[in-house]
Amino acid sequence: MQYSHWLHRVRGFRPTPALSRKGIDVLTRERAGTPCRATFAMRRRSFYTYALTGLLSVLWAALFRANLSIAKLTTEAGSCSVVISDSDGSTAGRASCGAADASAALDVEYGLTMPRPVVIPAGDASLGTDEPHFPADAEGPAFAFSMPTGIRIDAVEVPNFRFAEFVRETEHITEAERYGWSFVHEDALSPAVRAQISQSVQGAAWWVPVPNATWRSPEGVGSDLQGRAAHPVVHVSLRDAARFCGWAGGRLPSEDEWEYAARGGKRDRLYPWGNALLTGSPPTRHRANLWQGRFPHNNTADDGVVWTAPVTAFGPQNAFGLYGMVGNVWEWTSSPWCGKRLEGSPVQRAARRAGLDWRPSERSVDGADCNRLNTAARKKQAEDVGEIDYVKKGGSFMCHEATCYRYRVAARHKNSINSSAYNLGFRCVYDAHATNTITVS
Ligand SMILES: [Ca+2]
Repeated sequence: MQYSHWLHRVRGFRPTPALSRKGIDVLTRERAGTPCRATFAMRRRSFYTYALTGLLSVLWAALFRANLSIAKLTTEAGSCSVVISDSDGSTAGRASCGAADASAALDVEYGLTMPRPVVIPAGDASLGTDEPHFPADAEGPAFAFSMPTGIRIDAVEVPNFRFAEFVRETEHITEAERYGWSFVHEDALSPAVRAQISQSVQGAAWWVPVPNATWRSPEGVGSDLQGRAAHPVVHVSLRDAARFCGWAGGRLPSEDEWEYAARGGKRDRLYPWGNALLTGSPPTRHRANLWQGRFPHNNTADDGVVWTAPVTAFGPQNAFGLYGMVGNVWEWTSSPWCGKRLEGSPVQRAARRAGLDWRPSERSVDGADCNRLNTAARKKQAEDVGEIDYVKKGGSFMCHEATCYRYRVAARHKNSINSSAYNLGFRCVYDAHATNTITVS
């Protein structure tokens, strides 16, 4: 009996590929021999093996995972049951088949210490800014925003091992894989790959289209995810990102939701943690993976990282416990780019007050760039040919103050819906009321 079949019989639990197959290649390579033992043991049929595996999982989690606690372990005829909840115990004892369950299962299986999605409370905030650095980006004006209900948001950018999980289960093919190329900073390429490329982006010559640059091979032929299981997935389009979030039981955040989360309850601050880029006394602590030196060809990496960093690097950036909101990779949002901020409009505020789940649509679009999308059919037509841009937030490891001072919470930029790049990833949001527990029975 396969472990996955066994799981199927218990409360309709949706098995993850990690449970039904031999795990993820990148993880297996990176972590062979240590946390994967539990995975392999669980495939055996013996009741005692199940029970032992459960106990090992408990011990392992207790020893190495500060942010999870085991709320319950039971063994019954032929099975063991492990219930895991947040360390505060608030969700202990609940079980469902939701997205958080899948990610938690991965954590247990592979031992990557990933912070759990966190609840962002309802509240008020001032979004945007009255002191825009890039007025053409419509960073301003500032506007009052209310979050009527709490939501959960990924504490970290979606890492490669999670995306690998999604691909294994869905056989999703990313748009970069379909097109056969994606954009990479030329300095990240091997000499062999770079020698084959003659094109670049006008006005941004460091961006070069690289054949076979995909999430699996971020620098094209000869590159892989070795050592990067916990780095953010890149070379994903908005559609790829939205598909992932749907699979995970959530959706992409709107721009307002993202910025509300990034601000972490602070008002009128440049960054999630405050107004000073470096903190500490003396101020030497880097809080985000950015670019130091001279862009685009001299990265001194004073922050210790040249390209992507693990999604938990640099620690939480704000009081909500969110990592990497600014820096590392840009993050897609579900908000169309319309030349001005759609959200914060009277329509949205009224909807929020009414407790509606409001997101931008052609009915409320008032920006010049979006007026042409005033019917659903036109919007779909534009999306199909990649003619609609969506907002991305947070800046990336390629952002330098002199050229891309967009790692501020109010800053924003855009990409076309079908584009992908070496410095663009995402995170998801979920219904705050969804369970945060996992049951492996
Ligand atoms: Ca850096």
